[in-house]
Amino acid sequence: MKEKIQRIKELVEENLRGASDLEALENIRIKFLGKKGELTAVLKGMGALPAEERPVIGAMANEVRAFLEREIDGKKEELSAKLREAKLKREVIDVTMPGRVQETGKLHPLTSVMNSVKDIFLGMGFQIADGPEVEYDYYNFEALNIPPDHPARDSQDTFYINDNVVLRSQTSPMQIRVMEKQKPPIRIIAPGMVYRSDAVDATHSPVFHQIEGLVVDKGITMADLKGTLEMFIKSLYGSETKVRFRPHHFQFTEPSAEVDVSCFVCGGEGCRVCKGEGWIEILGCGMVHPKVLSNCGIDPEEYSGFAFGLGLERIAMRKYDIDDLRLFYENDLRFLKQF
Ligand code: 2U9
Repeated sequence: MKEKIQRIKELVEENLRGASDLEALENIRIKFLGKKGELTAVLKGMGALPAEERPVIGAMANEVRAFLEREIDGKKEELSAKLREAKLKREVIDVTMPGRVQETGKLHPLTSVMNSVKDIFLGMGFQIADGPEVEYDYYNFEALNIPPDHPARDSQDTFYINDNVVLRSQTSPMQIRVMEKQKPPIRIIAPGMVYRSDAVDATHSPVFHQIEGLVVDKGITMADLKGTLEMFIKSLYGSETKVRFRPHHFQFTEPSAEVDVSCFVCGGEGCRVCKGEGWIEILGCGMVHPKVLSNCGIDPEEYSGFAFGLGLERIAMRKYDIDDLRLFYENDLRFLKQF
């Protein structure tokens, strides 16, 4: 019996030397000292011993048990310390490392030019009108003094949904709707997307953005139109900018004009951006045609108004010296990050 206990002691010591983690250690404890363990079995079998041997063997077994428990505890300490050390090494924090930079998004150049234009007109007391992009032919053309088969329709190749419904080719229909509902004074801008059946190239897109404006009240004259647009242009391009009005023709305004600004790159000397002209065309405008007013139930004898329209992409292309409109829609971050 003594040899058996001695043998268990040696076996445990040998096993402990090979134990490399806490799980292996626990298995050793169960195997030898657990309820069904080998040393426990020896202790349980003591009843079969002659009475005089029992105290000696019992003392020895208890001594070995206590010894092995101390050994196992010691080994446990040792392994836990190693684990702790490895964990600390793994989790070390280098407080001198630079932090991760959170990249913030930016406004799209078209959004930022749109915001500037809106801000200027809001500052002058204009309100912003909204309306459908799928529009009746009546609001897109007829109410604007462009009857069926009129050649003015050819210059704007329109997407037809059916005989009476189109994708709006200008933002003017929103203003017709406002005039139908609201008595003057009216002072609105109508920004939004418009659609024309154009092939895509550097200066054309089937979808683009317009901002149109409309002022209707008693006694509105061409002088109000000039003053308002000059104020807008100087706010957008700088107070030193010169403005010139050239006669033009639109179906919905009479008289009509196109507006040029002195080139903001060369100041009027002539350069690549203004193609040597010194002037850059930026918008169209005119006094609202009396027929357009009466179409909306506004008496042209009592009221008059002016209107204007500009293409946002063209304004943004000139502002940022961009020569290809497609860049606005491709969402290439190398392009977008520059603004
Ligand atoms: C109503 C009456 C008149 C809006 C106007 C223009 C002149 C104009 C172009 C600019 C570049 C279109 O995007 S573009 O191709 N627009 O030149 N637009 S007057 O006149 C209106 C609008 C609404 C009721």
